[in-house]
Amino acid sequence: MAESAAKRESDGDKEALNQGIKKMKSDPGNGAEAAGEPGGTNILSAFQTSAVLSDSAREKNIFLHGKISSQDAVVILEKTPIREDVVEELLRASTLKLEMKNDIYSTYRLQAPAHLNEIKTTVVCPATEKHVKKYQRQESFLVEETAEDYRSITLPYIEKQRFSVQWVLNILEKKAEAERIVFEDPDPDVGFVLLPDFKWDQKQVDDLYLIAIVHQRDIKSLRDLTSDHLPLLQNVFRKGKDAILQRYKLPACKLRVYLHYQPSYYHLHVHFTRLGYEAPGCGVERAHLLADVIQNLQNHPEHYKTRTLYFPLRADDGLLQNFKEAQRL
Ligand code: M7G
Repeated sequence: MAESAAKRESDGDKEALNQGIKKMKSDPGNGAEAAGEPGGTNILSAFQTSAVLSDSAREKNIFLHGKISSQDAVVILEKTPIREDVVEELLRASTLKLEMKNDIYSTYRLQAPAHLNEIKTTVVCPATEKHVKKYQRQESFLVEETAEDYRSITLPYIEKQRFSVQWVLNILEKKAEAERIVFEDPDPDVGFVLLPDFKWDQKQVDDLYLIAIVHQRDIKSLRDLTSDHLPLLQNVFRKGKDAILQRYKLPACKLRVYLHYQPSYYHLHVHFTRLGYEAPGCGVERAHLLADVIQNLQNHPEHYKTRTLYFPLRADDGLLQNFKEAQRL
């Protein structure tokens, strides 16, 4: 029974790969040109590394700080999962070099054809000091933020120090990533744009990650939400799940739908990730399930304006410093 359920699920995934993902591949403008590298120029050939911000053998990624033509840059290199639909070609078309053989055990180095050996690469350039800090491995501390702390410590800080949301506005105005949009409800009050998060390479649904960015521009975060926003939140929840079911054949019971508090970008957006994929930032200390947010606002219209919220801050986050100075930590 469990096996057949698992099989149904994996058949569903294959179906999604065939439909949704093939569709994206055939979309014009979804390739290197769209990524802003006309002609496939390698801007990274001149990258000069100054520091490894963090790396992980388990997650198979490395975060680098350096310079591209004298501008500060962060480069993230990340090995991606091996897709079931390329395994046959991988085994057939690669070169195999024996490393060791002992009885029934042997290990090899498999050298895959170039097109099956890509590394997902993210570049932030010019990167601000805040970007460098965001990607640096650091100790975290849990902060307890009352409504008064928000007003007197957090709000003044984010009004001065927040990351630019230009990339968000570009998406809403179709100046960037327009060809990647999976669904849009254009209504100015309850509408939103749903598109793949840039952490997801869209090659497999196992690590599915989309974000819904709302059209309303004055909602910074969870803290601003009141029962007035229920129609918006319910619309994002319902239509976001429907669109993902349509495109990727993933039902709502396979999705984790949540908001971050604190977010990095203060323009309201909702994360849709596949249940079972441990997306960065999906832990209880930062993620608030949209279903719970809706219920909390139904029960108490000012829930998020009044209650104490908890979140982690990294050691050299300026906001943490401000909490310490206010003797709140
Ligand atoms: P967040 O909760 O504000 O912060 O989420 P986090 O980055 O600390 O999680 C913003 C989300 O938007 C993250 O999941 C990012 O990976 C994603 N994201 C950030 N940028 C700059 C882009 C972008 O340019 N395009 C897309 N599609 N997603 C982005």
